[in-house]
Amino acid sequence: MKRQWWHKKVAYQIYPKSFNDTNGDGIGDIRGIIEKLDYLKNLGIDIIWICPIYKSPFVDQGYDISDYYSIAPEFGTMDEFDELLEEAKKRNMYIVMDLVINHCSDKHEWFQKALAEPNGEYADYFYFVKGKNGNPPSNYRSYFGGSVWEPVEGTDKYYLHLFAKEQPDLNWNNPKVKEELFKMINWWLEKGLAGFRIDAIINIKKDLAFPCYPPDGDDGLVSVTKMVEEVKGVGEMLQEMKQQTFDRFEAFTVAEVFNMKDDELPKFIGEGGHFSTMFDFSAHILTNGKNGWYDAKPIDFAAWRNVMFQSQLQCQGIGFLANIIENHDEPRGICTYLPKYAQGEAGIKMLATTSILLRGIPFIYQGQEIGMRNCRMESIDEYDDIGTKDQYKKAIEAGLSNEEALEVCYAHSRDNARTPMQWSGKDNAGFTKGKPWIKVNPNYSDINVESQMKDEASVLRYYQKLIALRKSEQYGEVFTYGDFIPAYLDHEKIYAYYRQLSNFKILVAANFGEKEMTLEMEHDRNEILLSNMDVSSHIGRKIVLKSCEAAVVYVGQ
Ligand code: TEU
Ligand code: CA
Repeated sequence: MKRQWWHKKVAYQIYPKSFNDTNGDGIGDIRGIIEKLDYLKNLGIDIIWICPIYKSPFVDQGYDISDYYSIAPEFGTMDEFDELLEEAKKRNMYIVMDLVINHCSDKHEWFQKALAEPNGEYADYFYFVKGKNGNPPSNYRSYFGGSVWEPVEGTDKYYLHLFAKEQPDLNWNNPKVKEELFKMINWWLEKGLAGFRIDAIINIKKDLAFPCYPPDGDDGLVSVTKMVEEVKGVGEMLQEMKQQTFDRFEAFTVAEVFNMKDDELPKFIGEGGHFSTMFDFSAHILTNGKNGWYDAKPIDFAAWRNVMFQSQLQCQGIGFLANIIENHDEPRGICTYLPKYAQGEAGIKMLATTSILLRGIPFIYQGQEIGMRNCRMESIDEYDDIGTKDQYKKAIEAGLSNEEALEVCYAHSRDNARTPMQWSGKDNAGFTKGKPWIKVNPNYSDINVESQMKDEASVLRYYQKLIALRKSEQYGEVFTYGDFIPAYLDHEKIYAYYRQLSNFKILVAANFGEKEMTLEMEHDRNEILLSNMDVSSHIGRKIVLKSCEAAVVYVGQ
């Protein structure tokens, strides 16, 4: 495995709108990120991924970009962004931005020009397609519900949008589009960005015949992922982008990929692959329902352990995955992966231990390090997210009551991850002196950075120790390059694995069950490196794990 500069790093995802507001407008800003760089450095963070801060109408919270070359005034100025880059560099930290190039905003000048001249050159920057017998060109359902086709006024054409209708898909078959996008990517890399998180990138390749598929829902539509999964050739586009941009700067790239074809993993993240790494969403996919959130089932431990271990093994020898328990599109990890009895401090630290020490680069999402959790909204109007409103409607149409539909949103909405970062027990959790753009989780007086910094036994202090262990002089190599070896699979509710590099072997073991469990060790020369509970620093041939106990054990040469 060729060593890369990012291999031993730990990354942190910032959702800027909810991170830290310094000018009292209730919206997080770049100045707010600059102010927290030392906090992040102290946590042990090296790489910071910032969700979109480009000019946008915010229909999809910035994932609808109307100008790729400007900072949205809501977040600050380009000068402040340059200052952020500089301040990060001073601290040996790296800034990675969000690259949203499957689509742009309908307010982008390209799309406005396309609408003005539906037969002009800019219409070819998008997919302007004739309907079939008075219907849209195909029966695809968008990720946010409804058809992916929107009529182009004054024509018999439709334009394609896999996401919201305010997010028209860019036509990657048009060399001019690729040229414009590659120029923009290089412009940002020349400024000193360390790389990008790449948004929804698997969707850029379309089947231009737009074949219809059998409907998969009672709306007569079929998920657009069906077309994405069937069409071939996305690799050529990704490889071209890499050669024209990232390779020139040794940029770090982490791709957001759903629906990749199984045999494509080496091409995506192997040696010379399209990307440095990609997020492991195998656990998140378990939370999907057949028709929507309303018929999703809670995660089963055995299924979760199985998909995580399969993912680790599949990737071993090919490349590295980016490991998460949550992000800005998902509910909080504690509420998704921990059973109710395990959602206290010990369980939260246990989940952190089993995730951060996996093989691959850890990505911590803002607030995860203090154990932030889902936020109950009193009505659908308290939700902001376009996807959540669609899922609430789906649940009501499926016959659920308002309360039941709200319960579904409480479990699944990505707004759970978008409530303001909880810095202190002061008003609005210290996030803003103004009116926050979205509800602050009322539990901020119990869960916040300030109180946990002062508490040696807090979740935050545990994350600091865990990250320090992962990056330590003594064990950094084995946690970065060591093999992942499943352990104690025959023990129900035990989530355990070895990390091994030559004969240097460490056991990560956690008891997700309610009953105390005893694990037989291979020998008696073992030493506990870290535990989420007070245990003796030495153990013999057995280790006893209480419910929600996790231990990192050096099992010797
Ligand atoms: O998400 C892409 C995407 O596929 C998600 O919408 C996913 O299908 C959904 O969240 C279910 O897990 C990216 C961004 O992360 C998301 O915030 C944007 O809404 C979306 O692209 C459009 O840009
Ligand atoms: Ca602000």
